[in-house]
Amino acid sequence: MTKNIELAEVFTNIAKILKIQNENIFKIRAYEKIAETLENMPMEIETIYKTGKLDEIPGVGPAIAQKIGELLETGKLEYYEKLKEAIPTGVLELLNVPDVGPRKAKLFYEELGIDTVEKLEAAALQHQLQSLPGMGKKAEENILRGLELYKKREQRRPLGIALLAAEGIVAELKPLAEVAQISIAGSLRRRKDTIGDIDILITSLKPENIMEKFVNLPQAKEVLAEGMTKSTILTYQDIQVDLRVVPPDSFGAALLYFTGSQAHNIHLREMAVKQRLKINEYGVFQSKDDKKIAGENEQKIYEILGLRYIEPELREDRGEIEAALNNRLPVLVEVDDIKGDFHIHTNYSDGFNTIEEIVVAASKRGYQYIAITDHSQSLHIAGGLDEERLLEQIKRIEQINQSLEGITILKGIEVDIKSDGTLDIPDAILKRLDIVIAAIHSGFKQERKQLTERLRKAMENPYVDIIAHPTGRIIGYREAYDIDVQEIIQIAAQTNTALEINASPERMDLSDIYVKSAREHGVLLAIGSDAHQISALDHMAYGLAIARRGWLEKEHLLNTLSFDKLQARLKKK
Ligand code: DGT
Ligand code: CA
Ligand code: CA
Repeated sequence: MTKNIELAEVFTNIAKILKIQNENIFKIRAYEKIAETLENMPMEIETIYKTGKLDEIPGVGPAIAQKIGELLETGKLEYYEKLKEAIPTGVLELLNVPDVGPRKAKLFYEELGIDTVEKLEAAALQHQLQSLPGMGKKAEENILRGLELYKKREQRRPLGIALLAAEGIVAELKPLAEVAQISIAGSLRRRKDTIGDIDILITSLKPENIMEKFVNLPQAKEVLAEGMTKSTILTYQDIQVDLRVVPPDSFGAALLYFTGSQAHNIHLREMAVKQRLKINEYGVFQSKDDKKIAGENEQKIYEILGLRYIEPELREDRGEIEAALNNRLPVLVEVDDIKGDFHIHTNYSDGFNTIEEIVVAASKRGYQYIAITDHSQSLHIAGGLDEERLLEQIKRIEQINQSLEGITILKGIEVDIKSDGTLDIPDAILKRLDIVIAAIHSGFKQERKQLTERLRKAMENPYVDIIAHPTGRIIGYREAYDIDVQEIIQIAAQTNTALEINASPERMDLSDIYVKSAREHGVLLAIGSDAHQISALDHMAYGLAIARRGWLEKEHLLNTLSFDKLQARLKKK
């Protein structure tokens, strides 16, 4: 795993340097794609290299294969070392600050020698940036605001990143003979959209060897604490990981305790006290004589408290305990209920794969349908489709559909909502599509009222089925647009428009609380992976996490409809 991540970092950095040097966009994209592939790949790149099958990885042509080989053989890459002489790595970190693009990074470095984020902040605070060409007072203020977001991001990671890291660690520890049970706990088990730190729980009668292995994991950059039953490491991705080891007869109690949330736990403890019980990470005890009456099994603990089992995603003290008491818990939607994906890009716009490749991959996932939703023309940088190319794609999909069995491709588009709320593809063409998702991609800084009206206008269009990534947030990079989400939910209900749960790890948009509210207002939700390559179809799992955290049952999601029912439903608007 670690080699994959190391290589991914090199390719990401190459892409960034090329961006700063204003190089060819296709060349840049090739490096970004291989980096993303490496990060998401379940297999070791070294193993693939040794078996001579590099060329079977999507996006690996001869040039990239040669570079992977050189990195694996020598631990270095001549090409990368040369690039770094022109643009030091510290300058690349500047690109992670919201509002600093390649042009500004280059400007700051060349004019003021800024090659760290600290130096950038100092320069901004001393108002040295505003007098640079193309800058100004407002631009400098934006950078200071970006720096605040940057610092916040360092603290919380998207679910998708943390989950992959945690699964890698679990895979290393699980085979140890001393490990009886192992589970992810904390916010990660609750599948929260962002994760502060990773919590892992192990049961064992011999914790010593486990701790020894844990602090020496290849993922561990630093050991922050080391003890018999509790240790903490920092990974190379700067994610903190807490490991606790408890005896097997406390597994359920410890899992409950360390899964949280803290608010959920406190509420449970209050209930326990009323029943003259004590509950902690070792078990449930009778107050009168400290006799242990449960501990091994999480479900049993809920039972003793008079509750139905509460799924981890619901444990936020948002009414789930009352619902469990009254037997009114939702029957949460499950992975097997998902019949298709509503948001996928292909190489017609900025996606990596062909329609054919995607449909094969989707079919393997057992889907009955997928919507191909490339960008529309306003999004030049993403190679958005104009009418002519969209018509060409429609034709192509119709052809492919004829040869498919068990799965259907829906002809769709991710149509851009322009600043005035109109769409950049005329109705006459939208009409010919099976599904239309509409989204804002520019002019985020409009006033609240204007942005909300813009979305209203789009939802009132009879052909718009889904509003994609409704709030526009990008975790750690961009705050949500200033819209009134509650009003958007109401308009969605009135216009019979579905709202997307965008499952891309950095978006996770809508978020759980809004999803729950949408459900309460009778608005349907639609998960879209927003995949730009096949491996990202798996991001559906993160969308499902949000759906479950938003209390959704099967009937609240468009994705659970069979193909026939979906078709009928799409015709209804
Ligand atoms: P995070 O890491 O910020 O995303 O959120 P959590 O929920 O994973 O929080 P974390 O890692 O601090 O602690 C993991 C769980 O352990 C937490 O959900 C509940 C439990 N826990 C930790 N500290 C306390 C505490 O002081 N009181 C109670 N009742 N539970 C705690
Ligand atoms: Ca945690
Ligand atoms: Ca923790």
